[in-house]
Amino acid sequence: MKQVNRGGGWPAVLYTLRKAREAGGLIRLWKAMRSKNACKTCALGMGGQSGGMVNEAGAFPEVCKKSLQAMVSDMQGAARAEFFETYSVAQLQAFSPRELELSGRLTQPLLAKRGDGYYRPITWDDALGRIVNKLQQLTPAETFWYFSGRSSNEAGFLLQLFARVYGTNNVNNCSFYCHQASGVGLSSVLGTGTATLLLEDVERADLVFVIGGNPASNHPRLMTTLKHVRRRGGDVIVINPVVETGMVNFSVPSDPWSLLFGTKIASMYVQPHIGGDLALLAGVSKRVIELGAHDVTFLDAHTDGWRDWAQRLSAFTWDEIVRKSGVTQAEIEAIAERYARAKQVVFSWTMGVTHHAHGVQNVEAIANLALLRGMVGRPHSGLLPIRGHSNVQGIGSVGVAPRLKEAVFERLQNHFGITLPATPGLDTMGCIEAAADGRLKFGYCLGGNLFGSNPDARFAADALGRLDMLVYLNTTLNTGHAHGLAAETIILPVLARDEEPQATTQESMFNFVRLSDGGPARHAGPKSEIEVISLLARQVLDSAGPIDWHALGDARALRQAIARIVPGYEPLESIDQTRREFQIAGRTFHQPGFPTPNGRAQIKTHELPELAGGTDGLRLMTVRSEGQFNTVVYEDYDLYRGQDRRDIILLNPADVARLGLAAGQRVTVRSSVGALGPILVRPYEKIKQGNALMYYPEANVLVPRATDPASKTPAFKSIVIAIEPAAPGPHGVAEPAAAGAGAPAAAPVRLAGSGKLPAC
Ligand SMILES: Nc1nc2c(c(=O)[nH]1)N[C@H]1C(S)=C(S)[C@@H](COP(=O)(O)OP(=O)(O)OC[C@H]3O[C@@H](n4cnc5c(=O)[nH]c(N)nc54)[C@H](O)[C@@H]3O)O[C@H]1N2
Ligand SMILES: Nc1nc2c(c(=O)[nH]1)N[C@H]1C(S)=C(S)[C@@H](COP(=O)(O)OP(=O)(O)OC[C@H]3O[C@@H](n4cnc5c(=O)[nH]c(N)nc54)[C@H](O)[C@@H]3O)O[C@H]1N2
Ligand SMILES: [Mo]
Repeated sequence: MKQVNRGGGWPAVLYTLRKAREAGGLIRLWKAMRSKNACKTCALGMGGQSGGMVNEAGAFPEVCKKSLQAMVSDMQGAARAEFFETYSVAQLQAFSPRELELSGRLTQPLLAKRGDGYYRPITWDDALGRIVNKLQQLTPAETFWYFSGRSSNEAGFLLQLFARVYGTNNVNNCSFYCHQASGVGLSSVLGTGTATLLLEDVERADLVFVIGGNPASNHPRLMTTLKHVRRRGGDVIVINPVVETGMVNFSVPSDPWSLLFGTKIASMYVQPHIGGDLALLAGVSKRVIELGAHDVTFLDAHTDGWRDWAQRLSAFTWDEIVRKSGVTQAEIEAIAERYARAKQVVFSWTMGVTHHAHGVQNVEAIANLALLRGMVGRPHSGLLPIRGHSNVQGIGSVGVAPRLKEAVFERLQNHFGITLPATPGLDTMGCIEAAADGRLKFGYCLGGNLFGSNPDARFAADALGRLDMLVYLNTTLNTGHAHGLAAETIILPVLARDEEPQATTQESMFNFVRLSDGGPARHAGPKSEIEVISLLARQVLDSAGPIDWHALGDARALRQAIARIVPGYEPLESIDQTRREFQIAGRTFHQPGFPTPNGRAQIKTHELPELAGGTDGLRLMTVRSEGQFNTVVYEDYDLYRGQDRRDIILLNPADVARLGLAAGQRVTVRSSVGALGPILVRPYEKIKQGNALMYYPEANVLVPRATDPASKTPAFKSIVIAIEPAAPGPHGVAEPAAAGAGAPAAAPVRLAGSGKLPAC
């Protein structure tokens, strides 16, 4: 297939028109996209009261393909009543993520009991009754509560409150598989866990680092900002083992000039090995100090620990740094020189930084490098974790975490006059392991796809299979509903954000709180997440208790509580009258002085880890393609990487030769936990030698369960693999794993291999 040499552009525009047809016309889709609701996909913070497709700096129109896909999915018709009679659970297991998503909106509660083989519709009363009974039989410590990052602040706050009052801190969200390392790393250095700057600061920086991310595909609207930086003569340094097309050249669809001629994004593109960033960042820091370009006055006045760190850096040899990063000394020096010249520098990063066994150290090393030249605590500079889900940050702010911040814990107790459990709660991977051990019996998932996002997919399916009951609140079907089944599985259909009966709020990655109006429900049947949680709480907990759960079924009442409990959220108290969206106080740092106990940043010293698999090993990253949103794959082709199918492994041509493989050869890919095949070998010049790329979620059978000790995040990007020729299929012929969304409807796509999870 034809590979594009630029991101964005005409394919994005044509795509909009195609999607409009699916949504029942351009005007219908336009109206939906312009409604006053925060965008549903990434956390850049579009929409809200300024109207859809408007960013925090007021620019319009800002739209991306993924937001269209998400909207069209929400606008589809209801899943037909006979659908669940026609397709058994075993058949649903053979559906592709896209086929599941496009099976229609869920409008009735569904129940699948082990042994039945089918989902069957049940009433809301029946569904809630079963959940209530189960929760009354179990002890709270036998339950867990998982949240995705799409739900509102109000729903997130209410459910975590309910779980804790019920008696457990087993409350966690998808951030443990995403940006947890950013929160932990930033907090350990600065005492604050989110971006230190505003969107307009990024716009005015003269150097922006983009480390371990592909925003051209995953946060396309950030590309407008990077375009502005370049047009004003600034630099963008991209650090990524893969040369991602859209990070080299991108056509911003809302800009005619850029659309026609493209905009150069990276002024410098550096390719470390997977997991080589810590050594690379240490090398850059070492060189900046050698150049004398560090800001001693700032370091002495506003940081602790920098001299120890500088000493450690000077002891690293260039040999070690070059070997462990995969980047030459000359390139490292060139980065340091550009950084030394720049006056206003922003460091941004995503999953290539956090998805490692040393993800927290990676984040700390980025913060160290920024502090070295005083680039935190001044305007137009700072640290920017580019968030994933549209409200993953807000969910965390309002208390969806196993351990509450002290201030929130105290205020929750005082506000409601309650005593909260103090037993430690489990992180997400901890819950899966506890389920596997039989210590947990019940799971409740507010959105997301816990099965599909997990490492070691086979283990995850078995672990969830040991639960008595698993409850999913979702808008559409996903692979979790087919593979992540407990003895009793219940799916509760919920309203999408723009169908909520009351306004809700979300928090962007720039710490800006947006107000979404909601809107008319597209279907009868689904309930709002808030209503479902409030109904459940009323039935499970003593109605004579201190909390009026009925009253908390009102989003405005929840906002009143959040305003009093969550620091920085005070303006929520009057937002229903003022409709004023706001910046969260205490999160933006334009002056040095940080919320650590002594007000100074705490510079951390690290050792440099060996590359996974050693210098000669083969490391695998599992990443997103252009045509998917997390576990939901909309299209098989990956436009920017020029790939037409997903059952492939991208290898540098030198590795293909070194391993004695051939282009197009069918192989089995093995890791310490699983094997996947047949997989096609695709030589790909743009990936650095020694490193390989496969697609998430299909490759999750290969991801080991070990996590970063500090953030509990699995190393989704650094998996040691071996490749061997595929064993012949049952008929003596090696068959490729089915191709996915582009495959003919008669040949449904498998999650991996044969409709069941593949053998290890
Ligand atoms: N279209 C689309 N948009 C999305 C999503 C989606 O699925 N589809 N998901 C949303 C979510 S939840 C998230 S978290 C974000 C994710 O956004 P990203 O983090 O951009 O997504 P990934 O595909 O995980 O890829 C990360 C990038 O890291 C690079 N990388 C891998 N390993 C390393 C490494 O060791 N070092 C460095 N420096 N780079 C490395 C890869 O080459 C790749 O370019 O996107 C959000 N937006
Ligand atoms: N190998 C590998 N694994 C990974 C990653 C990787 O890069 N590699 N990335 C990780 C990352 S960054 C993340 S964030 C996780 C993703 O983990 P999750 O957030 O758990 O998964 P998603 O696929 O985003 O969830 C999609 C589902 O959300 C539901 N949904 C959509 N909108 C709504 C709504 O408004 N309300 C409700 N209740 N439900 C809704 C839909 O039913 C849809 O099927 O996966 C992680 N897993
Ligand atoms: Mo994410």
